[in-house]
Amino acid sequence: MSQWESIKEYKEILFERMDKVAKITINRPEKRNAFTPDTVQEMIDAFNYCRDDSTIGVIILTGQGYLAFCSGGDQSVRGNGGYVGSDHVARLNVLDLQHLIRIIPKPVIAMVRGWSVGGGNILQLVCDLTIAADNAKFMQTGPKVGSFDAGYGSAYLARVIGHKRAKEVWFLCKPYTADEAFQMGWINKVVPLADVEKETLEWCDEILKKSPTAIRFIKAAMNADTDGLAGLQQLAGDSTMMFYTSDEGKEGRDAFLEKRDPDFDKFPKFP
Ligand code: S0N
Repeated sequence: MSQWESIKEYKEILFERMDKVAKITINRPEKRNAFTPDTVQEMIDAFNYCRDDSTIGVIILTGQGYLAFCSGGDQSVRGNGGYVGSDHVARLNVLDLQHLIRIIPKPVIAMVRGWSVGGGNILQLVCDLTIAADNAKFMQTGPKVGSFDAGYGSAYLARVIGHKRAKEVWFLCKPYTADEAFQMGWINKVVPLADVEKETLEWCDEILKKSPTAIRFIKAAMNADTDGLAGLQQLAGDSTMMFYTSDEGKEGRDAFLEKRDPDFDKFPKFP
């Protein structure tokens, strides 16, 4: 049986792979996997690695241990204007990570055990799919702790679970069980805690049997609908990538390099 193998060593995350599946684990269980700017920067680095490695097909995002997926921004390093990392600069770089998870052209699956809270719960939300253990609990705390996410955390949440529900989540700051989150369409599946990784890997295997290009375009199209011009840019970029691989696209490049007029006449004008 295959085992997880470390891809790269970091301070605040684990980054492993098993065949074509990569796993990024927030490794701060003593803080319920709260993230600092350094944690986020490490995750951005790992996601970019996954994006560039053509042998990785699916990425799992999770938290270390069974008590928490992620409890959001580490309140002990929250300064004025953002969270302060080892470079002493206050920033909200988790927004860059949210965007990266949206545009990375491979499915990202959140594997949630225990608490999924605040900015951590928004990371879960922006993942393409979520498999939760039956001990998972989902909560936004912003209005209680003096913060809010008015981007994906609010507007996109409203698209996923509906406006009334999303307002309830943010106005009341109550925890929701995995079953309640499932009923709302917030997550994809609930399984016993002991089975959550097995189930997640089964979903990965199913996805890996499918056309990566088809999946890439489906992800980009669904995101284009919600992400406006930035989403359209991603979808358009994917189309350009495919066009570059075509004889018609190559003819334009070759003609330029060969200092001749391109001959596009030979290419069919499909209906
Ligand atoms: C997660 C909770 C519910 C777990 O409760 P439990 O199991 O009873 O454990 P605790 O004893 O409470 O916690 C264990 C230890 O972990 C520490 N800890 C937990 N969460 C955090 C955290 N987020 N930051 C720092 N430390 C944390 C505890 O302090 C405890 O340590 P010890 O033992 O030393 O006391 C519960 O812990 C809880 O409610 N946690 C806080 C959840 C929270 O409010 N998170 C922050 C929400 N806000 C964000 O995430 C901001 C997101 C963001 O960056 C952002 C993004 C875009 C736009 C805006 C923002 C923005 O700034 O809002």
